[in-house]
Amino acid sequence: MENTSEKKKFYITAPIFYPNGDLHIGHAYTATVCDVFARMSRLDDRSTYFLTGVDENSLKIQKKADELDMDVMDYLDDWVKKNELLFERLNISHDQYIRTTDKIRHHPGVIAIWNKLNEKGDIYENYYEGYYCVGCEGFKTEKDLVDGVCPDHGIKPDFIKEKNYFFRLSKYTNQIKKVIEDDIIKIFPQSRKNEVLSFLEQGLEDISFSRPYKGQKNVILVPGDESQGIYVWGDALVNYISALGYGSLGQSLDESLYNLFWNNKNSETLHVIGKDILKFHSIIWPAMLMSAEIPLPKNILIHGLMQSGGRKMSKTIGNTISPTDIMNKIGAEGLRFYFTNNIPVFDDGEITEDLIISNYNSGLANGLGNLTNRLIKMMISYDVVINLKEKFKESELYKNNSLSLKKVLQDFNINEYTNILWKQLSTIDNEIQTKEPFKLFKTDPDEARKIVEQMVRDFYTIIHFIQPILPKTVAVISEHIESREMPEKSLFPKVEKEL
Ligand code: ME8
Repeated sequence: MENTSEKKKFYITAPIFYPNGDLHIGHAYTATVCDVFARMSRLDDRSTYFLTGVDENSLKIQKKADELDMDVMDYLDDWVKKNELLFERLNISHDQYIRTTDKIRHHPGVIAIWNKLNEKGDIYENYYEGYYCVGCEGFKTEKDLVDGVCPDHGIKPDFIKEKNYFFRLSKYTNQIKKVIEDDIIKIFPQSRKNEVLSFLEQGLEDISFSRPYKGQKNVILVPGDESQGIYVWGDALVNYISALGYGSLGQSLDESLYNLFWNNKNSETLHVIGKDILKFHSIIWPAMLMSAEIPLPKNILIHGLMQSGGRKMSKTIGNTISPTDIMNKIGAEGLRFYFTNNIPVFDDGEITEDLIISNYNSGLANGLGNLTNRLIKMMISYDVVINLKEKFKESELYKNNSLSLKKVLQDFNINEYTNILWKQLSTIDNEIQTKEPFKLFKTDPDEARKIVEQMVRDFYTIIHFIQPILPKTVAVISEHIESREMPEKSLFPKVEKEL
């Protein structure tokens, strides 16, 4: 009998990043959006598992290490250390960081899936003749190119003719179409779902799933044919379940994770990805899982890409903005707020430093930061003492915000959620102007105290729901409100724009 009282499960994955350069603000965005959802899910009292990591086994990584004249593993270890520091600063609360060079955790899963596909008769040998873009680590057709170059990376792809093992992707065209049409795999937003369906409408071709092995260090070899290495995506996509123990089941790894978070109909699974890797996730990955008879992901959220100078920001192109530079100006929480409030989650957005700073000043320095100070000051001056924990969950505001929280975990509209909360903050700000407790206190102090008490209660409820966006700030504000003490220094000092 199933235990119906068991907590809901939520498994969220960020893409695993290519370590071929420093992570830019677009990568910080993906990781932060995942983190906000993971924290929302925990706030909603779901049992949550958040995975991210690094995609190490590709040609362009080897090239990068060669350029620097470094051993590829030394290069990767350095990169991972830097990445950990960045994620720590951004306050990313992942439960696991998977490395695809991990021979114990990851490789057995890749081999296990390959064997399953092979047993199914879905792997066969053939010759591939065509283009390959190292930037995308993807095979390209003439149709994919613009003026002969990859539109995402601005580079001419290599023309290759080689023996590969192919995966019978075409066989799964109708099955994939059906699961997407029927929302068995829900794709967000609708426009991306339509895009995948119209792509499927044109029919799928089988795809190369291996490449000749040329001695690179970190390539997983095809079982039974050491002259071939498993193709980047046939390796990378598997991280989502190898990290949970798939492939090592029964061998003391966290078998329970796989059964709790993937192989469980009560677990909501969500892949968050950029639109650049949509087809890999919504077509190739489900087909691999179908072939291997493994449960499918339940949700895929495709966010837009941040552009700089009108083009996708990319390490390969070199037009990137560093998250560290921005955090040095407005702090990690300033950047987290910018991502959730100002970047339209389902669309591309041009990002400039000016925009980031004006948003920080209005939403945080003048908004949340100012309001915190005003409220605590009034609490102290008018001697307002409140038991904030009392009946905390009974207010209408709490109940409504809990519904918004549940909704955003279903439709992933992170901007709408943030807007609702910041509007509620503005409502308190406006009430201070209209009810003027600072004047009223002189004539009717009890009434003024009541007004302030209600405002503080509302504020305390709102920031409870802001926690996933600004975890550190909310902890600090809550502490100060509970102890009725002014913060020693400004929470969000105003930042001047550079001229
Ligand atoms: O694609 N704006 O890695 P990656 C917003 N290793 N997000 C962006 C972005 C931008 N300009 N550029 C990148 C890979 N991203 C593979 C993934 S998963 C099994 C393998 C985000 O480092 C976007 O979500 O090139 C993209 O999917 C992710 O960073 C990883 O990019």
